[in-house]
Amino acid sequence: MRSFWDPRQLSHSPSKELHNGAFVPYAEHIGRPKSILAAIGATEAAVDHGEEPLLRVHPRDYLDFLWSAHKDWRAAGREGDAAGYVWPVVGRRPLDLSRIDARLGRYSYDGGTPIAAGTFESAYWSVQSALSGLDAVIGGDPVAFALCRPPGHHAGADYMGGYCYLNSAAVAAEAAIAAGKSRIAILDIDYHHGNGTQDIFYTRGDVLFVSIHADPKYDYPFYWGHADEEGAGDGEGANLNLPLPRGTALAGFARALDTALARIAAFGPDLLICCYGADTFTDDPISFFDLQTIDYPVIGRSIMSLGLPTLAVMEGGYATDALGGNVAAFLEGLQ
Ligand code: OKP
Ligand code: ZN
Repeated sequence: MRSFWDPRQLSHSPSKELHNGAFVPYAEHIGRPKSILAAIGATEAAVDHGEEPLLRVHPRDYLDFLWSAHKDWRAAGREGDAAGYVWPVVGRRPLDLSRIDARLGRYSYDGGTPIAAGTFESAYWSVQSALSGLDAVIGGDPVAFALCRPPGHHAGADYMGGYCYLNSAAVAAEAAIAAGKSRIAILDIDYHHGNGTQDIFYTRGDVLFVSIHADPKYDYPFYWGHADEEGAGDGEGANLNLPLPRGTALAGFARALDTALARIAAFGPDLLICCYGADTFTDDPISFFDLQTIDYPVIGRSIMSLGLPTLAVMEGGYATDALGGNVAAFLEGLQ
């Protein structure tokens, strides 16, 4: 299987995040891709597709914000990473303010997503890796892997959050449609609900979004991912959330996966995009499922039993020492 990655994805390296009331070292650190690269063998450099594919998902003003936020933060006399701390609660007037502090709140929904000097560059190349993997699949490969990092599934069209800035899977889905595919399924099996991807396609009937994740009654991102979120308008019925309790092991996960795969098969897509997070692993430091390394090939094989051209994109996974092995195990199942 061809895998895609760009070394510029290492430019993003925030120092701290606010986690459960304390500032702790940033969990989405450069040791993650390094662990994956050490385990999966050769990768190919991402090809630059420019910003046009990004603009099919993200508005110009949001890209401008991301591009300049760190510089604006420094220009305001601040040290360290740009981090939001004021949010316009639902119902506030949507003011178009220029102050960086206000803009950080306008374009994010949480305080866990700082912008460092290399953030835009890394997020840009993370998306380019996904687009390069998509090219391989559109070119006829049955499956390809994009080592996306920073991850993308919490980023909406015009907001960042949950370590995510640009939504790689969504950009790849739109690029596939622009390349002539008519129906796309996105299966998100990260521990956390992919709220950004859900929002982007919520009213779309041509992109099915299915997510298996920790029940948001108890886990991040809380305000999305509930089972009654089924899509709206043209997208009615094209969104399926399968929340699972903490402690879920392979048996429970595989039951949800069967439900997910049946829905995807019934949708009849031309292409599957699988958002893979290894934070479902039993030892993940911020997550609470109970999957083992040997479970990932089983999950990968189930997904390939759909017989669909498949692009796998990397999302979360924070047990750094085991991360590479978990990704390699999943890819083995996809082969
Ligand atoms: C990103 B991905 C508060 C910190 C919240 C956000 C988790 C983002 C996970 N305790 N952390 O889906 O793996
Ligand atoms: Zn996650």
